[in-house]
Amino acid sequence: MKRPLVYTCFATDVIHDGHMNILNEAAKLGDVTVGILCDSEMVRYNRFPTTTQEERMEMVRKIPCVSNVIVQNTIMYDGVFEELRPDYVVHGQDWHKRGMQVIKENILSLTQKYGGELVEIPYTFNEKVQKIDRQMREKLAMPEFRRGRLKKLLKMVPVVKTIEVHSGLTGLIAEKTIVANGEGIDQFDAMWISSLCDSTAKGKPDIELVDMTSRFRTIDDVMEVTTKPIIFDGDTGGLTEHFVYYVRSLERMGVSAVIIEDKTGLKKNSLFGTEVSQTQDTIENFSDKIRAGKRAQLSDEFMIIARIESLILEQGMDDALKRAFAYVEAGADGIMIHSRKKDPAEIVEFCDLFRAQNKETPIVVVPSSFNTITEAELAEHGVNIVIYANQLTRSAYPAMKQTAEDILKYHRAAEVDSRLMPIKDIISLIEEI
Ligand code: SPV
Ligand code: MG
Repeated sequence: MKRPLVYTCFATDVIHDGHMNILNEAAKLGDVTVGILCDSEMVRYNRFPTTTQEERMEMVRKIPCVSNVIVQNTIMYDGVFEELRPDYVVHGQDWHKRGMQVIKENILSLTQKYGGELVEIPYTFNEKVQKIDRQMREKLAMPEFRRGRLKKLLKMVPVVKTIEVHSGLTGLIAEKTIVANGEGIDQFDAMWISSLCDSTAKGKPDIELVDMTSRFRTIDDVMEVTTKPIIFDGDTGGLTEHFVYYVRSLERMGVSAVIIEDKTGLKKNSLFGTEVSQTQDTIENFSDKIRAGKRAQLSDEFMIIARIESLILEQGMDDALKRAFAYVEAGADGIMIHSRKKDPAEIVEFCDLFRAQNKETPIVVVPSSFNTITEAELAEHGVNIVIYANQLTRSAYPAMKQTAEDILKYHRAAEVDSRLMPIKDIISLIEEI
C-alpha cells in the first residue's frame, strides 16, 4: 500500500531540535517531503537567508527521515497542494508569530478543497533553540554580513522596498512591520537614513548642517536594533577629500550603500526644486568624486550610488542621461534619478531611455511627489530600489502636534487617550536581551 505523503516547509538556514521534532513527528505519518522556501520568499518572510537555496536543500537531504526535498516558491501553499496533494501538512504551532495566521488559513482552505489534513506540532522552545535563533539574528546584524546584503537583495527580489529611518524606534518599525494578507506576507527590505528626516528629527534644516559625526550616531542607533541593510543619504558627499573618509567609515560600520547627489555649495532639499538657488556640480568634478570614493573603498560589497539632480533643477532629460552614463563610467554602482513632479512621466521616460542602453546598473527612485505609481510599475521600467524617504516622519509629526494641542485645549489627557498606544504596549515594545 502507498504510504501517505507528508509535507512540511522549512524557512531556515540551520536545523535545530525544533525542526528535528517536526520531522520525527512527520515521519510517523508517512513519507516526508520537505519544501525549502525559496530566497525571495525567505526575504518577504523576514528570514533573510545566510546560505544559498542549494545549500539549504543539501542540509535537509542529509536527514535520514526525509524522502524528498523540493523548492517551495511561494509562502502560500497553493502550488504545493496543486502539485503534491499531500495527505498531511505538518507545521509548528507558532502561528501567532510574524503574521503566520494567514498561512494557517491558507492551508486549511486548501485541505478543504483538495483533501488532506493539517497536523500542528507544539513548538520546541528550549534553551538551545533560543540560542540558535539569537545567533542567527546576530549574524544578520554584523557589519560583515549586513554590508553585502543589499547587493544580494538586488539579485533576489524584483524591487528593494526601502523605508526611511532616523532613530532606533523608526528602525524597529522598518525591521518588524509585516503585513499578511491573501497574497502572502510582506515587509520592507532595507532602510534609508534620510538627510531630511535625520535633520528634521534634530530640529535642523536639511542643508548638511547636521555633521557626519552626528549622522553616524544615527546609523549606530539604528544598527543596534535592526538587521536590514542601510542605504545612507550622503547629501553631496562634501569635499572629495572628505568623502573618501566617509566611504571608509560607512563601509566599516556595515552600511551597504551611500547615495551622493551632484550638487555643490550650499545644498538645499531637492523638493524645493528651483524655488531656492542650488548649484549642480560639473560632470567632471562629480565623476572625480565618484572615482575617488571607489578607489578608497576596501570591500567589494559597498555601493556608491550617484544621484542626478538634473530634473529637479530643470536641466532637461538629455542632461540627466548624459550625467547618468558619465557617472556609471566613473564607477557608480547605481543611479538615483529624482523628480518633484506629481506625474511620474519624466521618471519613467528617464528609466526607459537609460535601460535602452544600460541593462545592469541599478536604478533608485524616491517617489515622494510622484506617489501614485506602484513598485511593480516602477520595476517594469527597470527600477530596482524604491525609497519611501520621509513618510514616517510626516505621519508622526501631525499626530504628535495634534496630541499636544488637545492636551493644551482640555487641560488633561483623557480626550487623546483613545488615539494613543496603550501603556502596556509601549513598555513591552522594546525586547530585552
Ligand atoms: C532625503 O530623504 O533626505 C532625500 C530625498 O534626500 S528628498 O528629500 O526627496 O530630496
Ligand atoms: Mg537628503
